[in-house]
Amino acid sequence: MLRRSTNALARATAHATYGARRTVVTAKLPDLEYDFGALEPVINAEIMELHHQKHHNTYVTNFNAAQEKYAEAEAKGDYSTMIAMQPAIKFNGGGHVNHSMFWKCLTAPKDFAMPEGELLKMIERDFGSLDAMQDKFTTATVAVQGSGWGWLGYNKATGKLAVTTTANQDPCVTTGLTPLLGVDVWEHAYYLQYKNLRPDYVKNIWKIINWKYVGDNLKNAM
Ligand code: MN3
Repeated sequence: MLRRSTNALARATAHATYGARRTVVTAKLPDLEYDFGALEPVINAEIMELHHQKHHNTYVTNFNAAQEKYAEAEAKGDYSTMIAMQPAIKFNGGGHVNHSMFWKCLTAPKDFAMPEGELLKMIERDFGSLDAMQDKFTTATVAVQGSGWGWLGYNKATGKLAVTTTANQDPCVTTGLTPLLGVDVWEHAYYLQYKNLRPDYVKNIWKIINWKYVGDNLKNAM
């Protein structure tokens, strides 16, 4: 009798803890650090407004809904539902994480500055030159089949930079790399302006990369 009530208390305590933890991690749509039109002529205001206010916001809403369902299932010990929720958490959570980073990777053309310091040194060491890295990134990213992302990442095991891509909303960390720079090549990111010409979009995006942010990501990753 005593043992049973102790177990019940332990379960109740665990549920309360899970509930509190889930509340804390509710995702929010971050504000952009620039106006919707700030990236013109590379990315127009209409794309930016739809992309941030509609697309990213939907990932946030669906991520929170999926997390809530997951927490309810977890509290009940409903493992089947917990497992069934994981694709929705990966897709919408990935969408939130990736877009939150993407906005920061971009800057107005008037504020553009070339990469420098440790970041530039490592790009030159690992790719030969900045141009060579950009060519490799552009080629790999343009070639993503369907929807996905291009990445410059840092490999903690080797201490080297690498270019990779992911499908859908899979975050860069699923490749084993820490993301430094991410470029969205879903059609919603460029179609209203570039139509089918994804190569032109990716080539132009180099004019608005926030290399200071990319360099800070490298410092944090090392
Ligand atoms: Mn997108």
